[in-house]
Amino acid sequence: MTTITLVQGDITRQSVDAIVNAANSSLLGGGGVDGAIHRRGGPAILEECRKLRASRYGKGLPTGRAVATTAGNLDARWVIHTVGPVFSDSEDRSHLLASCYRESLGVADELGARTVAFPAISTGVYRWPMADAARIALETVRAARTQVEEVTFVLFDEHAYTAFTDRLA
Ligand code: AR6
Repeated sequence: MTTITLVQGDITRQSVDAIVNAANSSLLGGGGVDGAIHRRGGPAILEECRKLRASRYGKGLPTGRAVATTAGNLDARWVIHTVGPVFSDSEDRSHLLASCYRESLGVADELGARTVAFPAISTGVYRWPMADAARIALETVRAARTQVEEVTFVLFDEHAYTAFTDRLA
């Protein structure tokens, strides 16, 4: 059984085995939570991302997939980078958002991570409506077959925290 915990705050302040990053395909950093993780985690994360691009993801990490690097100076052992889908009104991309959570937990299992922190993937720059993102995130983690013992959703603001709390209740 995986325990699900909701907290409001900054994911870069979490002490867990693995912190999940809402990255983009380039793996070279960006704004939002991606920028915050690279800033606080330091250059070792970007260095490994560049190596991953050179070795395995020359065309970029596909949407819905996940890959791990060191966590640099963060209080975690790994950062798991996943690429959420950009929200679309005309196409249902829910399976790709669900895939981010499932694949990240799969990578966590391969690493032996037992505690994992997730942000609300795709709900910032990628514009996914928060209530729907909360539904997909919680349903997917609940249904996942994983050895991860605790998943903490770290919600940045009140709006996100409330959406996840309402959905969990
Ligand atoms: N801790 C926890 N959550 C955060 C933090 C933080 N420090 N900072 C922001 N959030 P976003 P996306 C929340 O835009 O929508 C990047 O440029 C934020 O409030 O970070 O998946 C990447 O490089 C929102 O609820 O990720 C990609 O290009 C959630 O994290 C693109 O943005 C996700 O917002 C990915 O877009």
